[in-house]
Amino acid sequence: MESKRIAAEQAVELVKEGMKVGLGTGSTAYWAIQAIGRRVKEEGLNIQAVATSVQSEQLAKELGIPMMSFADVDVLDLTIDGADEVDSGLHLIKGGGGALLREKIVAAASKQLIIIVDESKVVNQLGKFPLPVEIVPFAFELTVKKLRNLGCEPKLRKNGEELFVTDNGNYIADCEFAAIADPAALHDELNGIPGVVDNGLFIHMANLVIVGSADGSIRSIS
Ligand code: DER
Repeated sequence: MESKRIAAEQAVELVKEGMKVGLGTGSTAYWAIQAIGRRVKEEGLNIQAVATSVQSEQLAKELGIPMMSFADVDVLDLTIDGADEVDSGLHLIKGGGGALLREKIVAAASKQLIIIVDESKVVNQLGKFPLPVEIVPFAFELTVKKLRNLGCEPKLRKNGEELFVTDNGNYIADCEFAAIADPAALHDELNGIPGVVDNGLFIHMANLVIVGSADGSIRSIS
């Protein structure tokens, strides 16, 4: 937790007066939202935010972070979010928290995407973490078969005995590839399957990755 928190707090120092900010989802982004809430409360930081999940939106509102409508967003100045894996090319696997679709929409609307992780997320090659793929419920059995044909073992995410349902009413298939040699090609192949809404590969989207370590040190990759 400590290494995630120090990375998050380092990223929040980059939030400036008047910014429009995207708030990520997950246990690392949690610390960023907490830190932004503290700055709003203690410094009177004047920002407007959008969230990448119902969970993050609720937390932000509890902390008094001013939220804005997407109708008023042309572009966001900065989004701070976590990731499940980061490679040396700053390509990401995201979606462990089930929020990949809203996260990618918000990240794509941001001038800067800052990713905050602990050391365990930094890898040489993406793929050890099962790749989350958001799929529509209609004919999901067919979509799962097409995912399997790409050479992975797709597992539908569960919430207890039920299938997990995203904030957008879709399912998540966690696809075990073991190693992803060409993330950009796989990203496009996955999104070409009818029934796939989007996948957890974030290609050429992150501008800066802040890595927190258990010894309290922080490093950046850009
Ligand atoms: O779902 C996501 O993409 C989140 O960013 C999540 O995967 C990050 O994980 P964390 O809880 O370890 O920060």
